[in-house]
Amino acid sequence: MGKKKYCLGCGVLLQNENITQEGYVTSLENDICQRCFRMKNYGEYQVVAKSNDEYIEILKNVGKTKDLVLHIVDILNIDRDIHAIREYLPNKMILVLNKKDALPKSIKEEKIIEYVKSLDIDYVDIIVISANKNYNIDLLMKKIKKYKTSNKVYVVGHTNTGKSSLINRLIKDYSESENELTISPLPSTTLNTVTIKLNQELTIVDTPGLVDRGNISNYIEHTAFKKYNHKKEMKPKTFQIKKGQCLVIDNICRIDYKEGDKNSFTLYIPNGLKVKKMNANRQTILQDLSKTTYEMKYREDLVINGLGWIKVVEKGIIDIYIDKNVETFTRKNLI
Ligand SMILES: Nc1nc2c(ncn2[C@@H]2O[C@H](COP(=O)(O)OP(=O)(O)O)[C@@H](O)[C@H]2O)c(=O)[nH]1
Ligand SMILES: [Mg+2]
Repeated sequence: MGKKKYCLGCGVLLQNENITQEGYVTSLENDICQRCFRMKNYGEYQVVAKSNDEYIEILKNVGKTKDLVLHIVDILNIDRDIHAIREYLPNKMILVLNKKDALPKSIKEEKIIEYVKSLDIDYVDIIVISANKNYNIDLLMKKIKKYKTSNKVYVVGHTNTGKSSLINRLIKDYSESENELTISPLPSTTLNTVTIKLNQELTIVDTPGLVDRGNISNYIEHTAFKKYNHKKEMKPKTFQIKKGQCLVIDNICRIDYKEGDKNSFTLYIPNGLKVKKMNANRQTILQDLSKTTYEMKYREDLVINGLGWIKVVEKGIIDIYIDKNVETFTRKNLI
C-alpha cells in the first residue's frame, strides 16, 4: 500500500475499492472524492450522517494544542450555535459571526454583538463577517495575526455555519493555492480535518462541525434546500394578527394565535418560503405535526432552530405545529 491520501475537498480518506463507501475514487491519482466531485460540478448532493462523537474527539485534540481557534457561528442561529463548543476548548478563541449579508441591513452589528455578550461567553474578540460577500475578511485576518500563538489556526463550529466557505475566501485572498474546499447547504459536507497552508506564516485547519440535532436542516428534503438558502438580504414579513388566526409557513410549520390582544408577528425566515395568513378554525392544515404551546411575554421571539424566528410584540398564547425533531424556544426580542 502506498501513502494514505485524503480528499482535498472534504478531508475523507480516499479509497478505490468500494463505491458505496465514503471517500471512493475511480483512481487514487484523483485529489477529490467522487462525492465532492459531484457536489462541485453537478450540485448533486449526497447526505452523510455523522456522529458527533468523532467531532468531539477532534475538538478535544484541538483543545490539547495551544493554538488560536476561530469559532464560526451562523448569525441567524446565534443561540443554538454559540454554546456546546467552548467546553471542549480551553484555547484562545475569536468568535466569528458569519452570514452578515443575510441579515436585514437595518439591523446594526453593534446590537448583535451586545446581545452575544449578554450570553456570558469567553472570547478574546468578536467579529461579524460575511464569507460569501467578502465583508470584514481583512479585519479578521488582522485579528488572526494579532492573536495567533503559533502558525496554526483551527476553524471550528457547528456544521453549515460557513467554515469551509470562509477558508476558501482566505485561500483566494491570501495564498497562491488553487485548492477549494467543498461547501454545500447540507449538514456534514466536510468529513474530516483539512489542513491548508496559506503561506509561510499561516496554516488553517478546517473541521467538519458539530451537528445540532434540533436544527431544521437535518429534516429538509434535498430538493427543498435551495428555498432555505439565504442568497440575499432577508426581507422580514410583518403580519397584523388577531386571536383565531394562524400563519402557515410553506409546508413546514403552522403558528396559531390562540389567546391575546391584537398583535404583530414579524417573520425573519428565508425569502424563498411562502407565508399565508388564515382563519385557524377553518383550517386543519399541518395540524398532524407536533404541537407546542408558548405563553409569549411582551416583546419575545419565537425561534425555530435553523429556520429563523418570529418577532412577537404583545404577550399572548401561541401554538406551533412543526416536525417533532425541530427545536423551538423563546427569547427576548433580538431586534
Ligand atoms: N448568506 C450567506 N451564506 C453563507 C455564507 N457563508 C456560507 N454560507 C452558506 O452556508 C452553507 C454552508 O456553508 P459551508 O461552508 O459548507 O459550511 P460548513 O459546514 O461550516 O463548512 C452554504 O450553503 C454556504 O453557501 C455567508 O457569508 N452568507
Ligand atoms: Mg465544511
